[in-house]
Amino acid sequence: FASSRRKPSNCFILREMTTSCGVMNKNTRDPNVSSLRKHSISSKDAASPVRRVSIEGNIAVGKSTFAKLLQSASPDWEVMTEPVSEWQNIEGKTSKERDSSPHATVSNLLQMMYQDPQRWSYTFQTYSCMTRLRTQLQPPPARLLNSKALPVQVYERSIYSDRYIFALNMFELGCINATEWMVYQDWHSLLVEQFGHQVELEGIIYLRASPQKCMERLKLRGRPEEKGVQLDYLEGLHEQHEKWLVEKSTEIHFKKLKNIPVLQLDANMEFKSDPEAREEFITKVTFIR
Ligand code: UDP
Ligand code: DCM
Ligand code: MG
Repeated sequence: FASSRRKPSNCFILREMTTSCGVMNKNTRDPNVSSLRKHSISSKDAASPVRRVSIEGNIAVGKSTFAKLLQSASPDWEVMTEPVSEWQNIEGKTSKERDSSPHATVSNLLQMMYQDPQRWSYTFQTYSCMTRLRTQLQPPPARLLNSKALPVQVYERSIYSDRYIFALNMFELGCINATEWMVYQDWHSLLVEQFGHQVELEGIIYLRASPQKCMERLKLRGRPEEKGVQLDYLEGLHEQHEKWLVEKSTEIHFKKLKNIPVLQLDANMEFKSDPEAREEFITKVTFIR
């Protein structure tokens, strides 16, 4: 970051987002920042030792890139990236066996899902949600718990986008059938009831960009499994994000999630290499003392 930039404090936007309870007002000149300054809640008010926020957005919009920027902006933030490599490397051993002996990769579920979505979408959505939950349930590192400021865990996506973006989209495309969808929703609701409080979000950062921009970045990244992804697939996912996070027309089954504050960032901007855009994004997420 620019050397002139002051260190962000741990007065995290989501604290404000929680108190203001809603999407940032589009009519305010700089809704993301100015509204932050209205309230300040001490970290002592927090019931949980950490705050959690998820970064949501289309494939290749820049979530991992932005998560890394946040991580480097403050030692009190911890990023939990998507366990994509687990989806690419399904091992023919149980987790206990894995500890005791070398293992061979037997399949790449991400690739199987893209190659034959009808056959593999349900399996993929089951596994991606389960592995994400397992990752996000891990306790925060001591560094974060010992932090004097208010620590924040930044999740790359959530068990909610798994359901309300990807699994729903696959159901609507006919790649998950009605029975599979019913089964998915049933176990997903059970998981949220049982574990939801341990991964409860204070807010969502929505990296919003045109499907064309995401396609450009997807090609730039060049993940082999995603070679066949077409623009219309990204357009469909974009629509799902819009319905969930902007229009609020997606049917949501969890009360707390319905009112969750959403911070939108215009990810069409080149925030990775442009220091000004980077600065603007970080400022919108943090309260500069
Ligand atoms: N990227 C970029 N400029 C940006 C943000 C991202 O060129 O402002 C690139 C990034 O380097 C990567 C690709 O876009 O090659 C996808 O980014 P990332 O993996 O962060 O996307 P995600 O799938 O996690 O949203
Ligand atoms: N993915 C998916 N379903 C999910 C979560 C992710 O199909 N519930 C896919 C989309 C991407 C890859 O996994 O191809 C990782 O996402 P990203 O590149 O957006 O981080
Ligand atoms: Mg990523």
